[in-house]
Amino acid sequence: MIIPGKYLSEINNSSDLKKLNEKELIALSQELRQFLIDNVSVYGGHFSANLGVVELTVALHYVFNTPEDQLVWDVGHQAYGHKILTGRRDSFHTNRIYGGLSGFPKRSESIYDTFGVGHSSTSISAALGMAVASKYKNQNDKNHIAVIGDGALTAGMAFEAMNHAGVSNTNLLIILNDNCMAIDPNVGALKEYLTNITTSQAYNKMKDDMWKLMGKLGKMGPVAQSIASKLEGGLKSTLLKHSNLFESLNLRYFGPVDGHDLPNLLSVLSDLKNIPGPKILHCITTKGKGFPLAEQNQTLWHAPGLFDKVTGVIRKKEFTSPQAPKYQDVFGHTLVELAKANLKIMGITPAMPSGSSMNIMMEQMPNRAFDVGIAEQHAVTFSAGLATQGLIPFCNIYSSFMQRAYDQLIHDVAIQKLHVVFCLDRAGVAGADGPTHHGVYDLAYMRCIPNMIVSAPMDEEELRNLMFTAQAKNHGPFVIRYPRGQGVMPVWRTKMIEIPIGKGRIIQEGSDIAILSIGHPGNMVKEACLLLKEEEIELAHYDMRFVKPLDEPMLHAVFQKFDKIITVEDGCLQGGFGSAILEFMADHQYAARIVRLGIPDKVVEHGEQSELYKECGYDANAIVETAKSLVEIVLKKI
Ligand SMILES: Cc1ncc(C[n+]2csc(CCOP(=O)(O)OP(=O)(O)O)c2C)c(N)n1
Repeated sequence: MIIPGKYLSEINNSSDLKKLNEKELIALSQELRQFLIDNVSVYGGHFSANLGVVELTVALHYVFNTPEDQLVWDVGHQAYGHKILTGRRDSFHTNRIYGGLSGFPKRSESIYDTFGVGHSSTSISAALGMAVASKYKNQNDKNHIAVIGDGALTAGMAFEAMNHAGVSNTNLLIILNDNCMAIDPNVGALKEYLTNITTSQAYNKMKDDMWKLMGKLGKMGPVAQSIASKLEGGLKSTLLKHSNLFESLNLRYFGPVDGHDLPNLLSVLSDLKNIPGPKILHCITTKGKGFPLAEQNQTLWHAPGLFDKVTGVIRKKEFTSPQAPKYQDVFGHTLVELAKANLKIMGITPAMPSGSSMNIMMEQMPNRAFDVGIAEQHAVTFSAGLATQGLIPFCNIYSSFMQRAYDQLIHDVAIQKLHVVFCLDRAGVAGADGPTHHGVYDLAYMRCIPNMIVSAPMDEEELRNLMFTAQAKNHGPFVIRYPRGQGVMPVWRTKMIEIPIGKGRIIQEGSDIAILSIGHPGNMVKEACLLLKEEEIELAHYDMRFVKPLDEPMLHAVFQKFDKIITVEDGCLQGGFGSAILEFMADHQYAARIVRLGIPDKVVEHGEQSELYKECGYDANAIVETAKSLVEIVLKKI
């Protein structure tokens, strides 16, 4: 366990913080920053975003009356300091570890975690909901604060919320934590607008002076308040001349302020606390603040894994199969290879260029690959627009983030049968990020949509073949989902071949039980087959490759030969691949004993992927046990 500094060791809640003076708070911030460095270097997790909000975190908990005042962190990857100051310092070494603290705010973990997060751009809506509830309950002294990054602000949802907040007359404070970064550099016109507003010095000075005065007047009774409101009117028309986006939405705009200047933050936030109504404070921060390497390469240090805090050397992950590449890299390189040969191919990512390896195409073909910001809905409909013009968009979205764009999938792509290729990365259990990031619903939510082709490769070579197939002809919408992390094949740059749509393949012939797998878990089945050789149970293994359309001829053959069947998938059992097989069986009046392995109907928490497979009961050992008991049950019956 990491030993906290002298002040930090005394802080167990926000009341403890209020006992410190300004100097001590500055010392506490330094200790908190060091504690973060010490912990993340040894136990892993999100790094640079947390270093960037140290002063803000201390100031917010000091000035506001948390947990009564509601503090909502957007995404929540930057809330480590918040956790450490609110009772979780001594358990922080369990952050993101199986059974330990969640890497994101979580309501069941602490009263200070007002809202569960993980996906971005929800904070303003949630805080506004809380603010409207307080107003309804006449709790007019309560404050509601949303801390949102400039990256998260690019999402439509944040704008939907501001549109509502501007006419809500509630005590809502939006803290815009502007560090010019998402995971990769932030993109788009909004980013440029925020930079312009930040660098316009004369304008900012005038505005600064006026709102300082307003803050003071606001505290001084009705006459002074009326002067303040007149001043504000004047300020607003001046701001409108500069067409301040936020003021135009009826949100009082304050700042920009230096988000690392703790004394100033304390004074600004204390002033804002006394100004009623919806408002926004624009804070400029540096991602990675206080750890020079992280300040220099903010993307690498977003979540660097384990590292030496003195030398800054990042420890290489130990892979099970050292030469096998990550699926995401196979995607990235294959896309470029395909795009060189097929000029219709375009690449789209909503804010995950390095996470999805779309950055490889963005670097080599900048006019054909787009980071559209944290905007999954837009990414899907933008792809649909490209497809109407005969282009072939490869829209890469993490499986769990695709949930955001469900209507767009159906309404804008599937109904119109547009040729968009959806590559869903991080499908299946995602690991330490936990329930908000597991991509476990996609097979179920995709296979009920007409016109969709839904596929999952068992290894890297299959990923390449499916990508090749998806662009070779116009098949309409085509989904390829694959997991986080490493594949299994050291040699994967083989010549790609076209796979017939809806065609599975036989991996191993056998006579006792048929195992039908979809995607990467097929490798667990392979392992199980080896283990079962010693038990003298002969498994037949079919890699179905497609959940939609199903390989019906293959399934007829399976049901005619076997009365014991196991299905394996890295997705939810409700409505997923196994359900599709049960439907097939019922539709064709077959009878067999079927056991479905996959994710049960519960929220799967965080941990190593292997721990979660085990917990859910679909790793190689679980497959072995299931096969054995299936044989036993059937034997007993006979
Ligand atoms: C809906 C959704 N899409 C993508 C992500 C992945 N993601 C996590 S953090 C992040 C960047 C957030 O940038 P910003 O809000 O500016 O915060 P910063 O990390 O810069 O502090 C992204 C894209 C997500 N969490 N949710």
